[in-house]
Amino acid sequence: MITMDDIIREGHPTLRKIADPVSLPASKEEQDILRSMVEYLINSQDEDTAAQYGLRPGVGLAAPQINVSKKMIAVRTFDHNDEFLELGLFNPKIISHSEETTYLESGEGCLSVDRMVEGEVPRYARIKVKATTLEGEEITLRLKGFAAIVFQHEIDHLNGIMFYDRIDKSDPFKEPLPPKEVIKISKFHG
Ligand code: FHF
Ligand code: ZN
Repeated sequence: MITMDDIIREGHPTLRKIADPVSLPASKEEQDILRSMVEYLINSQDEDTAAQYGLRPGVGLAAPQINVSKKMIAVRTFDHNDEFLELGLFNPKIISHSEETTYLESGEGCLSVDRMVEGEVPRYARIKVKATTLEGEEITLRLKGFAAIVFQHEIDHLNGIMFYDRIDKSDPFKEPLPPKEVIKISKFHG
């Protein structure tokens, strides 16, 4: 199983690389890795298992964070309709997005970052994502709210981008641009 010892931290070069696309159908090994990434999220969100193994609770995980430079992400959260999303995805891609931006009122954190970084991380308010599931099915997801932010955080990892790269250094709390209309959401009311 994946534990915190498998998760690489900021400063590791893999986190700054552009991950390689997975050629489909994915190999058995790639499927196993992706399954274990979903498993990490399940374990880390289970209070007892998280305590037992010292897992930091996560709603998303990208393969580069376990030092695998391939376009694979796992997500486990609820969407804006309170639908449960538990997905392992190959080659996720944002195919369209709103002009409107949003951000998490409480800021973002990262399993690969062992410190608090305050500031507003501007994200698209709505995105459409195309990807291939663990089961090999091509899907399109329409996302907004917290789930949209999680997907953008994970897809950023596939492009070597850390959440704090998107915080304005001279004014960490300034409203994201272009501000059509900024939705303030908190992690728990996405
Ligand atoms: C997390 N945890 O999952 C954060 C970190 C916005 O690339 O948000 O680094 F477990 C992936 C309810 C609400 C239950 C929040 C994307 C953040 C992605 C993982 N936890 C939560 C929860 C959480 C990162 N990551 C703080 C660990
Ligand atoms: Zn992260």
